[in-house]
Amino acid sequence: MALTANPHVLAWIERCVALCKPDKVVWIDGSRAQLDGLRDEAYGTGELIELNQEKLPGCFYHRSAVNDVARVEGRTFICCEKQEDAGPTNNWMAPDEMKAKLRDIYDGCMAGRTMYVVPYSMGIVGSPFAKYGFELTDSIYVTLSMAIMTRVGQSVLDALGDSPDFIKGLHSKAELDADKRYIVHFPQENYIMSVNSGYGGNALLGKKCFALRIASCLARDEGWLAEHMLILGIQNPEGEIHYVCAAFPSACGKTNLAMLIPPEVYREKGWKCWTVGDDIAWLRPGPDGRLWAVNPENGFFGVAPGTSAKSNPNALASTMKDTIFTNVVLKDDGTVWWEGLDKNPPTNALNWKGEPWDPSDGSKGAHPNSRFTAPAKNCPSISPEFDNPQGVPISAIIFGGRRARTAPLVTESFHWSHGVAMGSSMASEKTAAAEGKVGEVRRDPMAMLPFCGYHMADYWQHWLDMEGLLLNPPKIFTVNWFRTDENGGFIWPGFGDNLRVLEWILNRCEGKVGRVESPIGWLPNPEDIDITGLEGVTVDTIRELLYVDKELWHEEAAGIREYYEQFGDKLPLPMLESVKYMDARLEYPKFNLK
Ligand code: OXD
Ligand code: MN
Repeated sequence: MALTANPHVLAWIERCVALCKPDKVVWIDGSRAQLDGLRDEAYGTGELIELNQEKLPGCFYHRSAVNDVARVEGRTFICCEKQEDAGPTNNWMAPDEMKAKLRDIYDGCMAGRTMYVVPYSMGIVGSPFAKYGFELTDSIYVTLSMAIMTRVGQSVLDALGDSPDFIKGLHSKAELDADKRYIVHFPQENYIMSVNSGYGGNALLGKKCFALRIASCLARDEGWLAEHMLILGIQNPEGEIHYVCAAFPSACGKTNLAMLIPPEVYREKGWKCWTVGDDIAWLRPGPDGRLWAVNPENGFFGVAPGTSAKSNPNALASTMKDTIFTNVVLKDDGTVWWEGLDKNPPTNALNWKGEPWDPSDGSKGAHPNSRFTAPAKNCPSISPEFDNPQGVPISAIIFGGRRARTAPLVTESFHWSHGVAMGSSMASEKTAAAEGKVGEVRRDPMAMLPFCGYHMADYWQHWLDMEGLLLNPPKIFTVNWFRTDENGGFIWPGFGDNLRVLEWILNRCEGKVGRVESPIGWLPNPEDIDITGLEGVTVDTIRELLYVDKELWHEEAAGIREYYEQFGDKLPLPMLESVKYMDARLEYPKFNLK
């Protein structure tokens, strides 16, 4: 029975039912009893596997299809009316053409199945930040995952009332046919259609599809920002908590930073870190002229491999109850394992494909993109402000990257538009280990390349315009934890010690510490990065980590200009000016660069 009388919702669902032809429709009220019932049903069909309830209470296991283990950027579309509004970095198709194609694929796709109607909220229900959506899906795995990752059920329907202001999402596993797999966004209709995938990143529509791609369009129209950023609270020994947001391309330790544990010398002094979000931040100007952030999600969809008691004890602790594990190793005692958890790969276990696994044969047991879906409230470092409907005020925005030699440990932008330019040219690079050569630089502006729902250059303009809405904007910084020495070893210890850099950043925000001018931005005085208790790191090491190499930065400027070319006339002038200015400054005699 429908749980709302909202005519807009009911009319849309009726159209979807007519298209997908499910045997029945079940509304998700968010109650424990209903969710547990669905879980038990899925144990019966093998869609889910129960784990050892003594060791992992409330946890279960899921395998996705072997051809369906990651986001599919090549099949992800932004279907707005005009192609130029999607921009050169998104796939585009005219909405009518795409709808005709999808209509054929969806026709009867739920025959013999149940359609679950999942009402959900991104953000705390009733808060000024919250936005509501519905996901219609034929997957119990997706339904239960949405109940972890978002706030679902009756309270959402009550808050929505009769309003037409909701995001529509229609998901079907269909045949899991990779050739007919589409993840499609219609930003002008607030509509998401995802078909032929059951993998979380494609199928949990609240996350990347809504909270980033659709929300980035809403944010542009409404004067806020929807960003691929973690939110971290940093408590100093005086008990004050300051919040930062940070964007990183993949494989740069974003989840570790979001759940940072201070190094011992800091802990002893009373420093603490609080996790507000690990992946997505919605940022709005507050009445005080500052930028305020919420994490619109309610759980973590984290990469399992590499997560360990050493690398990220908070993430690991988050997975100890009420968690869904996907595509990891299933042990014979009903618990789970993945590469990097510890040094003891299990025997008598099944790999992510469900095959008996012999760890000595060199194959991976867990898929490299295997995941845990864990409630945020399980995290030992979850912030007391996590459920604050007003969010938290942001002191600093940090853009990261993985650069072997170019980018310094930390750089402060000269001003807001310089910071936006820094974010737009964010990059990671690979080293071609065999030849020892610096490899290809991949630009990932604001870590939003696959997630920006409109033209990237318009998005940068929106970032520039945001300054005008903020009386007291956060300062913008870049960081790079990944500088290497001549042997390719990392110079900076990273992990918890990154707090030493965050401390400098916050001191800068409060005007408590000085800075040194460089052609590319403000740098710390090397003495101002606290290295107490750090073995093998001296002030000279910090100096090396802050070094600006003239030739590499000329190359960088050329690389950024080349990257910007694809955006043509839409590229905001301040961005081009910023790179030209930097290029020229590299030659200023006052910097005396070699
Ligand atoms: C993620 C991603 O899964 O960014 O968070 O791909
Ligand atoms: Mn992400």
